[in-house]
Amino acid sequence: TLVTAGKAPARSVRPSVPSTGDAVVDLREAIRAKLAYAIGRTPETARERDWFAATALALRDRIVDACLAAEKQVPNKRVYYLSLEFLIGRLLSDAMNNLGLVETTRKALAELGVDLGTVEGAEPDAALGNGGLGRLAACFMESMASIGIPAFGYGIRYDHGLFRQSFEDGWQREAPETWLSEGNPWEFARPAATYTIGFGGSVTMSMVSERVIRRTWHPAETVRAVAHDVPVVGWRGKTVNTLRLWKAEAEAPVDLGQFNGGDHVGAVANRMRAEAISRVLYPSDSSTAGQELRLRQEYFFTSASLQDLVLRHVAERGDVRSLPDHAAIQLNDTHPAIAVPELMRILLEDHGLTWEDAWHVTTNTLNYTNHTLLPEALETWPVELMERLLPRHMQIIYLINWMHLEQQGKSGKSDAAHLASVSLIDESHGRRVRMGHLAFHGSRRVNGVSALHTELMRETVFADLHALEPEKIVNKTNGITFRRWLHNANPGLTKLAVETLGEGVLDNPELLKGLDAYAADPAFVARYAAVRRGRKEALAEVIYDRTGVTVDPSALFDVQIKRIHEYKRQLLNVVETVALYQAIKAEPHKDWTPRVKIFGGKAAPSYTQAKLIIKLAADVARAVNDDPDVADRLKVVFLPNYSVSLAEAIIPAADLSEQISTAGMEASGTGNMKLALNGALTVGTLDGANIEIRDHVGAENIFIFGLDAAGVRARSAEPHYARDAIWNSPRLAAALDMIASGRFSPEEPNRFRPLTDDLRHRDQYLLTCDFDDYWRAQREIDAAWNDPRGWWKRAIHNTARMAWFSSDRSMREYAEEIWRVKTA
Ligand code: HBZ
Repeated sequence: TLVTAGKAPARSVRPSVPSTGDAVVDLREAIRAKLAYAIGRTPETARERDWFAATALALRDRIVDACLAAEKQVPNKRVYYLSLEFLIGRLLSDAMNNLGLVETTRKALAELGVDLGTVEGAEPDAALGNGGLGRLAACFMESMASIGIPAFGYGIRYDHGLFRQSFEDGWQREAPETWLSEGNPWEFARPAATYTIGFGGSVTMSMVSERVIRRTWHPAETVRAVAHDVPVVGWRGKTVNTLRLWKAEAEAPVDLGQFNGGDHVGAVANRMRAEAISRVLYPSDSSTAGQELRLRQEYFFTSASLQDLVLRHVAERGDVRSLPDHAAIQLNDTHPAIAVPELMRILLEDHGLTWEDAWHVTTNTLNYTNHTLLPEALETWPVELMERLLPRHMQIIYLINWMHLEQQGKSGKSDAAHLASVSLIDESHGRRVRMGHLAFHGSRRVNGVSALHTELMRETVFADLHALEPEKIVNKTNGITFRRWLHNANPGLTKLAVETLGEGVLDNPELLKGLDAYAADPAFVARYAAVRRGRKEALAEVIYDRTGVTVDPSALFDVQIKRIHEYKRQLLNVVETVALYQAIKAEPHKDWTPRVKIFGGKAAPSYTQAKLIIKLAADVARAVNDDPDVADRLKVVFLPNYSVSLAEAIIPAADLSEQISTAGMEASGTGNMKLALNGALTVGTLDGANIEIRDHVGAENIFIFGLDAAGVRARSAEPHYARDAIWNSPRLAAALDMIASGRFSPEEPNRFRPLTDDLRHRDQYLLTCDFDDYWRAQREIDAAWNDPRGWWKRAIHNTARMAWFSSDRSMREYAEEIWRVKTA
């Protein structure tokens, strides 16, 4: 069977298990051989990490066979997904499951005396992303391979992924992440696929004929981009695609002249500068670093990827002009937006196309996905920096913009305000290139990631550009891969679904709908509840191991896991926790619904306010968890170092999913989908994909509260809305007073004043306006939890009705409406 019965405990099994079939024997011997000849260890001396590497290498061989077969075929059209981030996590269970080799591997390892769960746990997460945007790219790669879309992902092979988070007295500390320290058994280094990337220098002009001037870029500095390929195997091993990650290398490892002259450090300085490009992932998910190194990263991977795919196209088809027929390029946010002038430059300079032809090819090949409308996250680059680092690209951008604005004039729309709003250059605070406008203008299709977000794109940031090309913006609501987020993360629930609905549910998630009929079936409900209970017990152990806090698995597990950001409003959850704490203290003998509030998430290292919110959660946790009046009715835990693999442990154990962003600010959310699919009920605002989740699961199976996007817009315009909201809510006022008084930080009474002062005087995210309705929803949830039959019915309806949120559906929509590529 393709379904695992649940992860075995982390202990060693005696090597006396008899072999049960040739596949097991073959894999066992392959693993043993890898251990000896690739790792150089015996079963006696191998560490867990060595067993992992040997197992991964043995499985990789199986993938390679399919890979080599795929390489021989030239598909009619390929998708190229350009993303500065791929938040992959672990790959072993993904590979085993998609190859149908979970049980074979488990037995093969058991015969070697090794437990599969232990081996899986030894794989480091590939954390080459910050959050939703990077994880979406990883889900999309898996789905494209699973539904047979020929695709390459292109990104950067960071030496150090997202930082490791720990807590020191409740404060976030960051340490470098080191996933490559023992190598990466999944990747193939491809030195043959190396490209030269230029920076700086000058542009010369030469007359080709009386009417044609050729401009040529002479970079001052060059860096090499070396391909490293990770195979992406689809469901049932049908298609294998490639994730190609670029590593930066210097043209020369050492300057021998300098070295011989005695300057041993200076001799490698150039190498350090080149390699810095792929050294570390920028750790912010919501604001731009604005640093030169970041722009170098963006151009580095975009240029390497475009050179690679144009070379492939010309080798296969002969003529670069047919690129739009055989390639669709997706820009994941504006990070690769420099693709617009870079593709133009390649077509003009390397292939001699006319401007018109080059523009036609570019604007029929590129597409752009927007992931945020928050002003601080919209990328702009100073013209001065672009001119210095990418002088040829800046010229091309000027020319694109000149033609774009000329066109406005011809259409009679030449008033200054209109031109300023659609221009690719923002002249209002220094001159800056608007990367969103550049990507929009250079693309065939532009998409948002949920229905609401796409509508807001049309109405706000891109309103004027949208009016010029009303067909360009389309919606593509996000999705998640069910192989990872249901089948692998929750084998118990998957097994129950298969036993109830048949194996077909693994191939067609729409069949999950069949579970609706069992939502009130006592036998089914008991099994569904037992699966959850098992995962809650396992999570309780993780919580104890990592925080020292004991939690009761029969309490309601209330989960908020995501990057820490003011707009996501973890602070609303913490303030409600304080209010609940006060209520319990006031009436200690009331029958409060036992709850465990579980937080996970990283704050960008420079985001002071977000780090203070973490510290507040930690200080509130300490007070609440230690208070004998509260006992087991309320516990608060902040799990350190939230990651993809930790998410896989938390999500199947969650009863309640907190999706409480200020309406209009969360583009989509994808954690909301993972949690609802696994049967957690959502408490949420009418924001992002929450709205579509409500439409699918039914309004009676979700807890909605607060202002909607229009309400937020209206209330923001009112003066003193925060002061008025606090004045009208004694409960909120008391909670804020308690925090401001230093009750949770007696050693530093004013510690949290930056948070409470902000709420009282500014409250940009309208926490105060939504507080009372949030409290109401939470008490409704308490009551619902006390009716287990009603609760499980709602949970089962959630699992049954989330099929539409599969990233297979998202990818089919992109394939049909954006890429015009066939699925297998
Ligand atoms: O993209 C997220 C959105 O916040 C979320 O609502 C959506 O579901 C998800 C997928 O569409 N955006 C991000 O995760 N953004 C980043 O990680 C980011 C990274 C670097 C930046 C800016 C944003 O410079």
